[in-house]
Amino acid sequence: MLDFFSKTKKPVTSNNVSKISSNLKEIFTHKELDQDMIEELEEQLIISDMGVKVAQEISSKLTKQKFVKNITFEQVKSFLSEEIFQILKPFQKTLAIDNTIKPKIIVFNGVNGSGKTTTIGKIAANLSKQNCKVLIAACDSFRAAASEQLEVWAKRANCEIILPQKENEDPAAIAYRAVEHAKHNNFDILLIDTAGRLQNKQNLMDELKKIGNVIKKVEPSAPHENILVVDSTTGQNSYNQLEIFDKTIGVTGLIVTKLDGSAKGGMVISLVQKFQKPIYAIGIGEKIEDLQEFEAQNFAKGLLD
Ligand SMILES: Nc1nc2c(ncn2[C@@H]2O[C@H](COP(=O)(O)OP(=O)(O)O)[C@@H](O)[C@H]2O)c(=O)[nH]1
Ligand SMILES: [Mg+2]
Repeated sequence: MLDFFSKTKKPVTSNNVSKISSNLKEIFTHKELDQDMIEELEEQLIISDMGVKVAQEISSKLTKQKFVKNITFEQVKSFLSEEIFQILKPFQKTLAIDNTIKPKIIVFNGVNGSGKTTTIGKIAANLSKQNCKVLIAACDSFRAAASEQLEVWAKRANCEIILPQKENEDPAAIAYRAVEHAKHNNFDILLIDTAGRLQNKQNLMDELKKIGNVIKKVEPSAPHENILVVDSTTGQNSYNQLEIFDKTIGVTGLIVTKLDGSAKGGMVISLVQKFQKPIYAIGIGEKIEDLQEFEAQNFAKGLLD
């Protein structure tokens, strides 16, 4: 099977996921898990963007645990880590190239700056290295710089790219050309980049819908994935984004970017809980190797380490 993401796994640790743990340590002053402390812990979980519902569930489970008196900080941590892992486990899903579908057509959606172009570049580079025949399509013709940025990635990944033929070319027309080209030239995969900002939200949604319809005209089984790229630093706003994109195009899975830096990784938990969408990958930097498959266990541990 081909790997969409980097195999050189950087540990997802507190530096690049969250600060839950250090905050917990601060409140863990007495050696007994009393009600005050559980309430404080619940607050910390809410602050981490985990969402009120999840935070309450975890803290009520913790209350029922009836921990022995001399509980250690490590025990609380591993309890939390296991709870978070159980929540996230069902949403760990692998993005794969299935031999029965060729070319596999994936559309990348998301607001401006969420990391679509970078993510496509990273995936193209990883797949190309494995002798996969990759085509990318620059359907963000709204800004000239957008297709130039994608072109740089295509060169880096050593793969072909379909560019706008003129300024502001209809993105659906570019997508159409790309799908035809991929089909007739035996490509394994087509990665479609889209715009994140137009004059208004409705314009953007209409455009994305049109791209989807046009792709279907050439290949009725496509798009095989409609991925939403979400910037983890946008916090609560990511709910609105997911809701709107899902309504318009039917989001099949998420890639959560910018989990390096000071991001609050807790939003991942509330996001999947609310929308029940799988997470394919997480972005933890700007380089090719900074896109990793989402591993629930690793992620849960990282939140608390
Ligand atoms: N630190 C960090 N930066 C990222 C990540 N993913 C993308 N970026 C940066 O975020 C900015 C916007 O990314 P871009 O791919 O252009 O977003 P797009 O508008 O959705 O295509 C760029 O400067 C990227 O280098 C990530 O996982 N971590
Ligand atoms: Mg872009």
